[in-house]
Amino acid sequence: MSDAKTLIDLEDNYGAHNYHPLDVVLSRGEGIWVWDVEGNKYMDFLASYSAVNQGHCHPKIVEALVRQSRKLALTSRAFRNDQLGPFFKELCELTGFEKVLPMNTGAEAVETAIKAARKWGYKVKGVPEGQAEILVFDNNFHGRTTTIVGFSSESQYQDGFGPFTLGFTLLPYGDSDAVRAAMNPNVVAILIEPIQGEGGIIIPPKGYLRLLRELCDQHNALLVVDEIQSGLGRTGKLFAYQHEDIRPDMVTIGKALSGGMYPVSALLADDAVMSVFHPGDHGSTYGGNPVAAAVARTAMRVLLEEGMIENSAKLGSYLMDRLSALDSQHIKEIRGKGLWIGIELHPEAGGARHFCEQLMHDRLLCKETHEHVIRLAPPLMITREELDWALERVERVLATEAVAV
Ligand code: IF1
Repeated sequence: MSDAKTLIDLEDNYGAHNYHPLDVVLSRGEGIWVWDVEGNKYMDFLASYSAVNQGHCHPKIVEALVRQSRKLALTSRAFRNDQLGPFFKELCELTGFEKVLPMNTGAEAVETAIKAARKWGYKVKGVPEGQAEILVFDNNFHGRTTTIVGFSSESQYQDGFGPFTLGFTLLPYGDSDAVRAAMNPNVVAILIEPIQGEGGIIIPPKGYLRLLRELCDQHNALLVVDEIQSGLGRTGKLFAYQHEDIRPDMVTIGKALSGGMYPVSALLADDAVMSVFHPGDHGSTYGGNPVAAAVARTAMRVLLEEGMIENSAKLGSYLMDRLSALDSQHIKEIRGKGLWIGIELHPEAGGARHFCEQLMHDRLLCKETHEHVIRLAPPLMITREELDWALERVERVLATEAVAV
């Protein structure tokens, strides 16, 4: 078995440098715990950006992966398979949508939503060909394709990757006047994260999603909600949009749809929208494969059977209460819902990465976002005792003196 330094050197010598990871080399995961190659044990408080809501290597999800892989792994969609129909039915029953279009990554699900909204705009709403507009928001994160980064407000995500796809209008997140003013007959959809993850766990003003729903109804446009990170229990409900009691026209899901076991994503919609797709319009080699379907079926089942959504709500409010009681000079604001919390630090604190490095030395793995926010997002099956173990470390690190910058 190679040691950490050898493995880090291999990664750095042979891999593209498109990430700057913490220098912890993991080799095993179980539930909320992961171990590095030296046998050090850590609590995972990132959960792979909410893909591992069900915990690392959940035995039932592993079993579904192994069992299906031994039977039939890939058929392509040129033929049918015995897992896809049941997966579609169970996902529709869980979410209350009529149809599913299965893909692999979150970005692919978002691209599918963009294509669906545009085609619906032209074929159903009657927007002139090539004139479709989609309203999006500052600090969005919807994936890394050139179309998606083309409507990012983060210059680093765009630098060197142009030219970009036309037809997107960036608006300030949470701004009601801006979105009202931007609506026009060519707007086919509004695409929004109900809580912005990478943006720093940004929660829109209460009633904002309802306003978007009303504007879409008034202007015959589609409300598309990206729940790839916020969905499947992360905020204490199945979907984050349910905190505002609205129903979108389309929802993108991914990440925890497979419990971190396999790339599975999907677009959810009713037939009125999904019927714009005809055979040959869209697809992917692995989209809806038997392993993806079998794994996702089990991942959804354990999420519900093991009460992970309720646990996220209950322990999320406990976590928020404990953090809000913290008296630390570094804390500017604490935001979040369920087991998804961002601790925004004052710039004088020296940056959230430094605190994440300190937490790593204390065996807690977190990831900063947007330089000054410590993101907390443990697997949803965490217990209160395990949360206390993490809180003790977070409280200790935030109680330290400011960092000399
Ligand atoms: C990276 C960020 C998080 C997402 C939402 C779509 C996607 C994501 C709301 C695309 C993916 C991942 C991508 C990963 C790190 C992580 C991330 F830091 F990039 F922004 F979570 F916040 N919609 N987010 O959060 O899904 O294609 O990746 O399956 O690119 O480094 P994907």
